[in-house]
Amino acid sequence: MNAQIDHALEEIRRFRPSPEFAAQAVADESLYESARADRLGFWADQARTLLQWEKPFTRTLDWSNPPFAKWFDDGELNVAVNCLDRHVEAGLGDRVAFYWEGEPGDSRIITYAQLTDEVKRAANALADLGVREGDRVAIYLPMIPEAVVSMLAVARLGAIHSVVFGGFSADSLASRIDDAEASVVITADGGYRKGRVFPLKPVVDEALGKAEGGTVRKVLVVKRGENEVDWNADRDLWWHETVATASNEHEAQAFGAEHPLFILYTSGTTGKPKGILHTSGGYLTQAAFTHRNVFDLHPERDVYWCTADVGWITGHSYVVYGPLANGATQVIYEGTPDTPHPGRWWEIVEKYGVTILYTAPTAIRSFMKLGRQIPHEFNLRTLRLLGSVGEPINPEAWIWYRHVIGGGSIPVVDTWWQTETGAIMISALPGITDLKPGAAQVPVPGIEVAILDDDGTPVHGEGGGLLVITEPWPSMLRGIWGDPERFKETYWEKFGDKYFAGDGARRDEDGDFWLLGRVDDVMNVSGHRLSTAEIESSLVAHPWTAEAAVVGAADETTGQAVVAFVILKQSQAEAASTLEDVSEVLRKHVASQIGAIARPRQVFIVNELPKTRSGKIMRRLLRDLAEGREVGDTTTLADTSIMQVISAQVR
Ligand code: 6R9
Repeated sequence: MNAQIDHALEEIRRFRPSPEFAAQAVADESLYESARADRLGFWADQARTLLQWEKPFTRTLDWSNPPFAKWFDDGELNVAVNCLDRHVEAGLGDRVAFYWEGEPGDSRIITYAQLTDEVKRAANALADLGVREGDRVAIYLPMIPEAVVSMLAVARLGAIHSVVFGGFSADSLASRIDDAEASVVITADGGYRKGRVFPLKPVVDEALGKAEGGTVRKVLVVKRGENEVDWNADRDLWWHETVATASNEHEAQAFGAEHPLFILYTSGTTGKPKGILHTSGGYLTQAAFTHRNVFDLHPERDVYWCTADVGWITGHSYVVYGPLANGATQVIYEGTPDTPHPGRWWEIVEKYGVTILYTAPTAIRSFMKLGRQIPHEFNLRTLRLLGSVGEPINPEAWIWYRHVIGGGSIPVVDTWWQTETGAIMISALPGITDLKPGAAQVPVPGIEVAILDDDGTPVHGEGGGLLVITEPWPSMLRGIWGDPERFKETYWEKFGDKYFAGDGARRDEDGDFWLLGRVDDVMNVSGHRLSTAEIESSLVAHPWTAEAAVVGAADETTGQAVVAFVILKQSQAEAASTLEDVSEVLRKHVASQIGAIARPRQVFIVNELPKTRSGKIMRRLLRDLAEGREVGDTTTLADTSIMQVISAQVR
């Protein structure tokens, strides 16, 4: 990561928008001007232009009780109607909403009219199962159209969805179900990944055995993997017997703009994931606005593909809500990029004539490793805009993306945002901004950010500091589910009424922002957020472990990788090491407790951990070791010789 940042600091290339692109661009300078002149008026205009309100709002922002914001709060709308019915009513029912590609090669084409029908059926089916306004529904599905249908059906009823990524374990699913007190779970028998069916329903069964709340009454199951599943006749229902037979007539009710839309769990600095809460009107406004302007969306001719799974915020805002509110035509793909061959993504771009591609740096770097001959076998000339999200993109990857995938002259936008921000906050606008490889560049119109030092003093120039958002924004999180204190502590305690993002950043002489990675104990592995504390507590939950420390170490492909240092219990050490490969057992243990994405790259068994006199583990020194560097300053250690002992054990 440091080497990457060094490169970024020396990066001086600039790319002007081409006149042809600029001439047709959706965004124009006037967006910045009107947002600067009247920020709240600007957002009110966007909300009125981009969305359909059943009851128009008269109040734009209520910030009288920070950090609890209310946007457009006397207005009423139905989020699903905004994503579906109004497009059909406008005569766009035959427009393709999704080209869906299954991993084994099966595919489906779904128009806006068909999607609207299916969502109405699902809403009726869920209502029959007792789902009411404000109830929580957990969604644990592969990337199949039913995932999108489920989210929109829940939203249509004014209920709240909590999508749990299909790669999470039964434990992780159980704790999310308990925390949100979900009454219904929507899942599938299984889905396809790397050429095989991975089971989902069995994981739900296990999770419901573990969930302590006992809140789940019904489990709705999509048939996808055709794998064998156990059946609980009192609780389980097949989607094809329930939704497919439900009526496709459903009158949607309007809800207040601040009505909760979804909870999405993300890793923080402590062991327990936080349920980030988003609401309706403000969230949808900013998701739609950024999707249209950052991706230069021309809905009548573009084919847009965001490769994110709906289990992450990128899938919520840029597969479901932003694009559908804008009436976009999209591609979604169920499987992995290299199945059944390493050119699969490029084959999909060619097959559907994708024009806009939005993905993560980690994917770009893995394609770089494989070489340009693979994408070059396919016709990628339909592409006219590329986007990046999830972690800083190193200039080399940016240039490769633009040249090898984009053909050398199309815009690449690097978009900075978070689960908490709900939508893109910092990004170039294509056709307007001169692009700089490696920089997220400028706050989108209507967004105010700053860089502060630890004491809250603005930082100017090269040094860099902490990124804060200085004014409330429409798609901001409204809280942490069930824990208002944690919400205040995590984001608002440090700088008063300014939002502390947890990222380091610097500003260059042109005023452009460069993101420098997390400043807290959150790691970023393949664009996914993982908490050191959560993995440490999983490791110490293993009977062999006495103590554990986890760091995120720079990794060429995944950005960061999880590296763990573990002290075994004396009583267990000998027995454990004669029996099995201890490190391997612990790696598997973490994967089964949290999910495969959390599996450490390495687990080092050591006798000591470096601690300060007050007992704090100095992760910085462990990171030096994990990255193969000279170990830094050890003078604050209680025992300064300890790093030599640990280094010897790690080698
Ligand atoms: C959307 C998403 C958020 C964290 C964020 C930051 C990192 C995301 C980035 C980026 C540099 C970018 N991050 N985009 N860092 N440049 N363009 O990824 O949400 O999963 O909540 O992660 O990801 O560290 O704080 P989320």
